[in-house]
Amino acid sequence: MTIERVLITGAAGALGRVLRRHLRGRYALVRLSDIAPMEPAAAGEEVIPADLADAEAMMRLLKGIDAVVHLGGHSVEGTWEQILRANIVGCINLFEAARKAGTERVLFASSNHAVGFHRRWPRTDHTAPPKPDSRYGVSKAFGEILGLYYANKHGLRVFCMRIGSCREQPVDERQLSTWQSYRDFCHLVDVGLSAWYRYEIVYGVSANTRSFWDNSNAERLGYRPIDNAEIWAAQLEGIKSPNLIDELFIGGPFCSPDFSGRIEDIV
Ligand code: NAI
Ligand code: 15L
Repeated sequence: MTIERVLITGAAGALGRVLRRHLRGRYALVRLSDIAPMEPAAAGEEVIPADLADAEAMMRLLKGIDAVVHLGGHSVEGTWEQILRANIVGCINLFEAARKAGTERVLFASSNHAVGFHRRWPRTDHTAPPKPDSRYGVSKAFGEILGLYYANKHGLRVFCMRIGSCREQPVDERQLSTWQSYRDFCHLVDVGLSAWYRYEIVYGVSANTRSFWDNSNAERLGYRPIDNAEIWAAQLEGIKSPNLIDELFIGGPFCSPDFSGRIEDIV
């Protein structure tokens, strides 16, 4: 199928706004959706406010869509109620609507927090099983496994991007490993919209010298990141969390809040 009509959920958010600028004019239609206010539609765009937790609104939203970049949801740690509504129910509604609409691909914004309780070293790769560090991380692991079900059972193409820290520039020592530049993020989305696959897990990370991940699966599919957080190393070395647990594990500051176990018991 030629991808002509693309939907971005979470279009009002930080990555949604970056991706909107990048995709403008590259597809016959870019449909944008969020519950938060969005800029008015430009040529080739449609702006449709919708709540991910509203199953019927999702059915209407996915109509005629070839590929969706699913960025919408609660993007940090939250209460179970918040996570359940936006990320669990929201994800189910999104995938189910995509299936019913005959959408070919879902690019899912997963997170490093789905695997946040893996130790930083030695490096892990896309085969690392979920090891969530937070309720938020649990919801991202759920989204990945939900995507696997829709890929196997219903033939959707599903591209799970375990994004590290995607922002203008890294802000601490951990992000020298986890940072993804906006242009590398947009390039990874381009790969997800064009490569040939059924179900893949890749890391959303730049070509960082200290990356926690072997991202050869993304490279195999055509990902060629150009940025490297190392240019900020002198400024950021030593900016660390005071918690040992945050510094041992991939998820950093998502690991310690609410933690009441013993580090040596983490399996
Ligand atoms: P963001 O918080 O700026 O954007 C998320 C958007 O989702 C917001 O505009 C929000 O209004 C919308 N949203 C929340 N609940 C909704 C609902 N019930 N219905 C419809 N829309 C809803 O987050 P950001 O940074 O743009 O991230 C985008 C995606 O990438 C998120 O799913 C996040 O979990 C994921 N991600 C981002 C990383 C980063 O470093 N920016 C790292 C790892 C994952
Ligand atoms: C995420 O999943 C969050 O959405 C983002 O706000 C950052 O905190 C990022 O992970 C990170 O781990 O740095």
